[in-house]
Amino acid sequence: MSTLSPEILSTLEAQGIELPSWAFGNSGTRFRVFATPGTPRDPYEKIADAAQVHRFTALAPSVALHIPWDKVEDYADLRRHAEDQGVTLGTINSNTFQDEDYKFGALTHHDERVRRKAIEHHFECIDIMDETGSRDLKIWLAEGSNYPGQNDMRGRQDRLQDSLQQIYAHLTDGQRLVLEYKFFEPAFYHTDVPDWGTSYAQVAALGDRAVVCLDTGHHAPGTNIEFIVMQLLRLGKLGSFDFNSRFYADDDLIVGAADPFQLFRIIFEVIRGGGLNSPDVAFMLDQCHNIEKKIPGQIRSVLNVQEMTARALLVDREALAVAQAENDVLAANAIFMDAFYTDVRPALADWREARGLPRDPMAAFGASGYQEKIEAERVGGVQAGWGA
Ligand code: AOS
Ligand code: ZN
Ligand code: ZN
Repeated sequence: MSTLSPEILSTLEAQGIELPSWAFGNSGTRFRVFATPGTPRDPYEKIADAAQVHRFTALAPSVALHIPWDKVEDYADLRRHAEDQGVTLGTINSNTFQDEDYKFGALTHHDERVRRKAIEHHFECIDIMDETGSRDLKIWLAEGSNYPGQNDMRGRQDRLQDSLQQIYAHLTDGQRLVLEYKFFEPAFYHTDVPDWGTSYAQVAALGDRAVVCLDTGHHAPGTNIEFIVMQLLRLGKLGSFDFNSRFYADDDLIVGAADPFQLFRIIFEVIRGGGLNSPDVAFMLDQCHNIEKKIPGQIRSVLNVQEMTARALLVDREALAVAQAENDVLAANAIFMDAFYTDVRPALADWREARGLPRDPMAAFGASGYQEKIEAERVGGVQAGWGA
């Protein structure tokens, strides 16, 4: 445990990463959804699978739901089921992208009937939050247009603000509205919430309990995402992360798989900005496991976040501040890179063992027999909602 101080370990011990229920369902691309044996058949089974990730890592204490994908008769019962499994229900994600009525927009739609329907869907989500004990309502909008001239972008922005005002007014004390941005897809010309600035402008006009969600896969290639992290923390408006990684577009691959250094840089800014283990910033995964097994995919993901957090905590910030003040460019960069290049895996394995957790959660899950059991018991798992 030589590389990780007691202070770093106690910071790591407090880390919690929320898992998306949809990561446990079948997913794919528009070309094909490959069914995976053992896939959950309902929200109860998704939660049971998510609880396995927590059991082997102690890193994933809550599960985000997506409505209507995770619609159940009795949310109090689902909440009890989660608690019995050792996890809680977290963020409620609304869905205004799979209904024929939303072809040309939902919260921005010029047809009042459609816009009302979309607003009322969010009221329903808030009612569910009351039952699940969830704090955050996360809104990602698939709205926009494909051709120049197709829409009045300004009018849509005004209607979006009005819709969000109505939803925000419906929240009860302690609940938050979290608005996610994405630069394109499914709309290809303009998107109504394409960037952090638009999300910020929309939520700032609502009030203190409206914040921004930063999905790491939702930026143009080459974007300095850690700069956005810094800025949103500085403004007190970074409400949550959707972690994943990407090579090309919104690939939703395992966080830290495509660019571990980017994840390191992001987490460094989180630490610098006071966002690590802060109740104001929720750390979530937003991933799909199209070809790999889902539970190990999620275990790998939370371990990647933990490893990169440990490395970012190793940055000698005092020495860095001195080098920065002296304009010692190469020394500052070397301090940063030394931490990034430190292999923390053996120290984390020792620490896990000391806490009664498996040294190697991937291997321990593999040896547990859970995967074989669900593959034998479950037939006809549901699709996460993506692809067709
Ligand atoms: C869509 O691209 C966004 O990342 C959403 O956060 C999320 O993936 C969606 O709500 C469905 O899971
Ligand atoms: Zn997302
Ligand atoms: Zn996305």
